[in-house]
Amino acid sequence: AEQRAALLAAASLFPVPDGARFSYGTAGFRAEGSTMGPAVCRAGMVAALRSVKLGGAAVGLVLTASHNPLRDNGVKIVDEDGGMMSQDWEPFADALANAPNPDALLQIVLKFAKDEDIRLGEGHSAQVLLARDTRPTGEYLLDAAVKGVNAVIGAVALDMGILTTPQLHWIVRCKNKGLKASEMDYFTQVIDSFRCLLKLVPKDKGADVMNNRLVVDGANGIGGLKLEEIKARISGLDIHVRNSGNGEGILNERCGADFVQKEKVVPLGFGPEDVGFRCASFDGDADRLVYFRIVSSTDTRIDLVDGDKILSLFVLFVREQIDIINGNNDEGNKVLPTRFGVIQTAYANGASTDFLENLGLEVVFTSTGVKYLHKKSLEYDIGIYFEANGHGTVLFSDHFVSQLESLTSEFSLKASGSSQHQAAMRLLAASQLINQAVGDALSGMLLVEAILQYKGWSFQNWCDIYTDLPSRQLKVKVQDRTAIVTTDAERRVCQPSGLQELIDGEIANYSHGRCFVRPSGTEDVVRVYAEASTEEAANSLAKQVAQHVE
Ligand code: NG1
Ligand code: ZN
Repeated sequence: AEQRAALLAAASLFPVPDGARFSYGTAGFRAEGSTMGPAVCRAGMVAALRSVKLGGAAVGLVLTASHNPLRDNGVKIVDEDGGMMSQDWEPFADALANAPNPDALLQIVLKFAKDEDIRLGEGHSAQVLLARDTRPTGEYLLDAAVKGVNAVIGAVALDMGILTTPQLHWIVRCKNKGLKASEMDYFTQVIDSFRCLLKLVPKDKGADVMNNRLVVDGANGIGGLKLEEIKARISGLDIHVRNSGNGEGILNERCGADFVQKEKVVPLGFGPEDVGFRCASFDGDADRLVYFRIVSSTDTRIDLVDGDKILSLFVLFVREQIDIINGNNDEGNKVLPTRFGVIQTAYANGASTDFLENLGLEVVFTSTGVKYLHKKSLEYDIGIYFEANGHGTVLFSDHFVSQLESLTSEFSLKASGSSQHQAAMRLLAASQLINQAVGDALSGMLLVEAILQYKGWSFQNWCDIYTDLPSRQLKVKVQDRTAIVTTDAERRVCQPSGLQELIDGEIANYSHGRCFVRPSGTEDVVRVYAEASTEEAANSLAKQVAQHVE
């Protein structure tokens, strides 16, 4: 009875306005921040119940709308392992967010608790770690989330403050593994493992001063703030932060990773002093990373290095280390047999896929959305995934890390300082550096920097590994975007019937033509993606296909 009253009371504090419809979508609930109170309060309940279900393990709740405008906000739930909330709970989250009144909400909770065998009010414990980005609605929504968490009796809400999204994912993961899990621990681990990688750079590759300068676009968000805080502790790099979030510009406005990747022009906040230097760009909550270089001070165009090329750099590095460890041993006698997975989505530039396949790798495709890519990557010893927009990471399985650990101690007895020993140490340091829970702009950037120094590569060397095929994305407004159903990792349409044939007919007119359409999971649009051998051809293919969708 006490539990019922608590849920009813919390739900009454945040009544759902008429007509509001929330869908958990590709990345949680998102809307204009000031309207998000009810959905966030209810997401707090879901997070608390999730923690109860997981026997009291820590669960996370992040308040952010990522690369979206300042007025928007959003909420998503982080599971016990630091990944996205298990997809089989999404329908419950949707039902709760859309429950029209407190009584309906209570009925949904009671039924779900019964189905999931969660015994409400029976002395269980639960903990939810909360974090938010720098948006002005964050504090109001934090209060809503805490009220939702507290409505589940026995649940404790812990406010971790203003963090990047990947920091909270990292903290939840570490906490549940019984590891050090504060923000300070995160910074220490990132900084130390980066330093370790630099120590393992071959002596003949000593980087020059030009190569040490790195200019970072913080999107006027949390990533810039955090980087300003720690940049002095990062050895071997001369970091300059633009759009640091200290008040000089508006969050994500004509800056940040999403803007840079989609518009391919110089972001606000950059000037003549940045021309020619290597630049990195974070999005508003610092889980996406792209690189770019300003071509000249009289031109707004940039050379872009997107998620696909970051992925390719990581693949080259990891493969090289594994090859060093395995030496000339044949398949049956490998020192370190490795199941190596490379995961992309349909948005990956075709030139990147060709590049990876020409390395002899098998590339696996999943649907759009990190939750799908991440899940697939977990099937490998080393799984590397990236979306073209810059969200991705490198996952090392626990089994593989322990193999690496025993190898390094073996090597240090027999062949300390050997190239095999160093390669194993590099992989271990990389597994410490790069976020094992989710894509992370800050740690991803440091891994990029360490690899460029390891290879003695300039930005240009990196650009040149392959040339992107010209591509074009369009959004089409339609009556009902759910009428389009896709298959084959969203690369083909199966409904409405006949549409795929029309698309195929258009593609046939272009050399290197590739095109697909899919309903967005975060906006009320159908997205059209086209690729072809020239800019004009990609544009025209996208436009032709868009007409068939309308
Ligand atoms: P949708 O709206 O489902 O295309 C977009 C991005 C995804 C992912 C999510 C979550 C593109 C084409 N799509 O999804 O990659 O980042 O947002 O933020 O960039
Ligand atoms: Zn983001």
